[in-house]
Amino acid sequence: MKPILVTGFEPFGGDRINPSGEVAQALHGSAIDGVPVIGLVLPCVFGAALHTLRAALAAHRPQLVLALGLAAGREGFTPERIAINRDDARIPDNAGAQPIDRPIAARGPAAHFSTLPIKAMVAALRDAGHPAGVSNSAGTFVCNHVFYGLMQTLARQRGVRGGFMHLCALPGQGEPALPLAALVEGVRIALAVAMRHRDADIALADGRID
Ligand code: PCA
Repeated sequence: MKPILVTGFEPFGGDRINPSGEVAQALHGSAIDGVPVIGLVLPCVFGAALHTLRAALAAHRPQLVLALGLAAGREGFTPERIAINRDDARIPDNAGAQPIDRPIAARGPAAHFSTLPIKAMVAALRDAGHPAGVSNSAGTFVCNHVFYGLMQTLARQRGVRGGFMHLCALPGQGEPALPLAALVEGVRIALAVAMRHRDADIALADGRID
């Protein structure tokens, strides 16, 4: 059976820990509705993160991909709607690179939408008591870079769906925060919903003006 691929990141920007990498590792070897999960930690490095992700896509041929990252300052779980074709780093990545206003794919489209049911994921997370909301920007750092590169690759692979979700901090890492167990449970919920909602997303008013 084709697996689910869940990625997270190594710590960056002086942090000791990255909840997204911890969640990916915690889910590695588990199953969602009987579908095996492969968890992978990506380097927080422009270019190298995408090479690692693409190698894993080729090696494991997943049916669904959810990439995760830390968004310090955000609450709970924020599935991303859209990835944009720009690298614009506020801080250097873990290899010291700080690209400014650079396209990710020279001939790629301006943006790619997530192909996961982000509204249904938000609704299920809220039903389970977790703070969640749709995000309309994954930023322009390594998370957006990986999200865009993932969707650029999946655009050429029929039937393989994918997207990105940011997670809040862990306790001790700033506020708002959730413990690792809650983050793991929330990602399991999001994945289960993504597996079940294969066609249309649900209509949930979660638009924003900010
Ligand atoms: N968050 C960063 C990169 C790695 C991570 O976990 C971001 O939001 O771009």
